[in-house]
Amino acid sequence: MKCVRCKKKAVIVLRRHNAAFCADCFLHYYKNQVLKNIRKNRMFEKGEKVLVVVSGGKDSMALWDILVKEGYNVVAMYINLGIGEYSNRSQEVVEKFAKENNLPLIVKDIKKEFGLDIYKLSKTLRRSPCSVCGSIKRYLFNKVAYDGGFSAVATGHNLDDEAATLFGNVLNWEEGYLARQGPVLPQTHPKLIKKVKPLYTLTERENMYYVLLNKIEFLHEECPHSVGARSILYKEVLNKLEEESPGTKQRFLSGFLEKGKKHFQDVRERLELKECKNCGQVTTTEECSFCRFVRICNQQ
Ligand code: Q46
Ligand code: ZN
Repeated sequence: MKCVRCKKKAVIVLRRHNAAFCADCFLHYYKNQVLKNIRKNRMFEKGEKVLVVVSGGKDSMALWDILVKEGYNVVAMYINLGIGEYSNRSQEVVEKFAKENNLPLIVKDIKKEFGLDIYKLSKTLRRSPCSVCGSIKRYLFNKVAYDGGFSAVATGHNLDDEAATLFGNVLNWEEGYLARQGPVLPQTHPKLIKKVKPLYTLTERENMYYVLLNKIEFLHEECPHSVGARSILYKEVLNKLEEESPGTKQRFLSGFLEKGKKHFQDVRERLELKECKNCGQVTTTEECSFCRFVRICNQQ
């Protein structure tokens, strides 16, 4: 098969676009998708400070690399969540990339810095490790971005992630989540920094090609807690549909963003936003869950 752009031998076939690319033209396509997503959704401008959250996986490594290459003003942040060897290995990957490319990197270690332990919290609060972990990550993304004067927090969510999340939210008719789902979570409070997903139209497979073609090291293993997650089941279902009918995921997501989302706009957050009495970050209770977690872990 030939590359649709330059007619050289193709190495990648993208069935949903009915296209095939050689390596160079694939990278050109990839870059254009990212730049288009940033501009179309007004995610951030060239000079603005952007905090890129990296986990060491292919998606966030691809995002970090492309934003740096395209001249955006990015600082990466890695959070060591204390998930055994997985966390140590992912930290190594991220630190090595930053060092080799001379890039700024903020490292947060929840155990060393705050005494937090997601397993202890999960047991005490009878919540899943992922639920505790998610709260901690969201808090730190925002806190570090706010304190550091960043305009946006960028994550490596891809098309597969977004379609699976949408699928789950539709199956359960999560109106509140549907109202907020999208490539940009705008600033709704002066202390809540905008969250953006510049890779939302690119698949896991495309991010994988990007890191392989650019010889970017990444951690191949997934977090051990992602095994058995509902989102993985949703991804499997969508992959089956995609195989039968290429473009299903993209049509599902873009159709929702263009035609479906507006029907949920009236679903406002009914909860009143306050500032945490300890740390001043935005919360719906007197004390935010992060401060509560720190208190629980440092008790006794
Ligand atoms: S890191 Fe944390 Fe994820 Fe691991 S414990 Fe769950 S939420 S699966 S993206
Ligand atoms: Zn707090």
